Amino acid sequence: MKKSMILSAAFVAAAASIGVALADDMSGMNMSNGAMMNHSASSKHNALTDATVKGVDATSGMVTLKHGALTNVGMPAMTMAFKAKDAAMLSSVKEGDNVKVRVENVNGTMTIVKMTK
Ligand SMILES: [Cu+2]
Repeated sequence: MKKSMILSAAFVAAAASIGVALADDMSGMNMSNGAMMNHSASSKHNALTDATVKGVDATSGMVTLKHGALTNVGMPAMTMAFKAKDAAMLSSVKEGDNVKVRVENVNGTMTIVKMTK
């Protein structure tokens, strides 16, 4: 009984010190992010890029876009097909539409995660 209480007390102490270490890391991370995150950087995080719809393939769930530079995925302006995150995106646009898109690399696939007209 006494031994197990000592062990559990040791465990709690160890867990507490790990918790403190993690909290220190987190606050350090937040501080450095906060220092770097000026207004333009934070708006860039969700920045939309102008694009023109060149084709919609509902069967494959792909939208071909002539897009401007996608800085968040390191892609220059070009025309290419993207996977649409939602099927609803496919029915909301047609060839020739001018749209604004947010493309992200989702598990290695360039995916349109947001598209507005
Ligand atoms: Cu591209």
